[in-house]
Amino acid sequence: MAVNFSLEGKVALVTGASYGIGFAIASEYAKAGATIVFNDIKQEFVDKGLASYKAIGIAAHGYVCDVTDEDGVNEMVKKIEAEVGVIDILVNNAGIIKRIPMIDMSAADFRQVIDVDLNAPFIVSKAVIPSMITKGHGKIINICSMMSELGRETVSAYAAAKGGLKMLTRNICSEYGQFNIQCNGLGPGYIATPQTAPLRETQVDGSKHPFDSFILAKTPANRWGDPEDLAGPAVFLASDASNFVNGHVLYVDGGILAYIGKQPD
Ligand code: NAP
Ligand code: GCO
Repeated sequence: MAVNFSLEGKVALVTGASYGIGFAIASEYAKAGATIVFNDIKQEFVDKGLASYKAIGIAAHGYVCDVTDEDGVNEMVKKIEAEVGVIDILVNNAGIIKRIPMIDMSAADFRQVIDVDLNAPFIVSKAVIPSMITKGHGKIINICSMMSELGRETVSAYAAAKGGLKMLTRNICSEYGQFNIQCNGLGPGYIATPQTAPLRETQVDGSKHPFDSFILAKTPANRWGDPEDLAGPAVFLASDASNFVNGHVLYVDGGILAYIGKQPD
């Protein structure tokens, strides 16, 4: 029996997928046969996203929605179900980061990161699971992080959120696996997107950003990841090929989590 990686006939919602990792995942889902739905906070970003998908031959469906707004999410999911179809695949991709030393971080900033990176995956998953149960199957993929496993200076809120997202993934697996819903995490390493641009920018003297060199020394692959590096693993987790994979976080990190770091020469 050929393993089924096809997404033909499936409706996939990828949150925050106007660009970056979400866009790369949604684009690959379209190539695998899925109908693509995405959201962004503002119509102008949704329009830009629609144009980007169209430019690569994908007729995506875009919705304006702030994933932290539960009423707005519920309204968006109802509109998607009416206009596109029941959501078979949800990728909780939308996310933010604030890089601030913890003792300098306001509680408001901390809460905002938790709201987008952890509360929102709860809100959106809660909105789509009932129809997945009715339909008899579903796939939920939460975009975790190296910070689901590791800490580092200035990212306390983000690490707390992504660590929580790993456990939310395991809990959705535990509660809804009986309904043929698989919930897994996808854990990117350091990927070249707008979110990490500040960590890679060339210094005034033309030298590499110190963090750029740091990450290369911590990555056996000796390179930053591209969003496209995540596409294949994301298709696997969205397809029938992973129907007995549940509560797992698949790290796509070039080996960072396995590696203590480049030893001194
Ligand atoms: P990005 O380039 O900053 O894109 C984030 C996307 O999320 C944007 O489209 C953004 O929309 C959207 N978004 C943010 N807040 C939102 C909200 N409240 N409602 C709806 N959409 C919202 O980030 P990325 O690098 O592609 O990362 C995508 C995901 O991967 C995030 O969860 C991130 O934590 C995770 N991740 C990234 C890396 C990495 O190295 N890049 C590694 C591990 C995990 P706007 O444009 O409107 O802000
Ligand atoms: C940072 C980076 C990381 C990446 C990613 C690593 O400031 O350390 O933004 O958090 O975004 O989460 O997996």
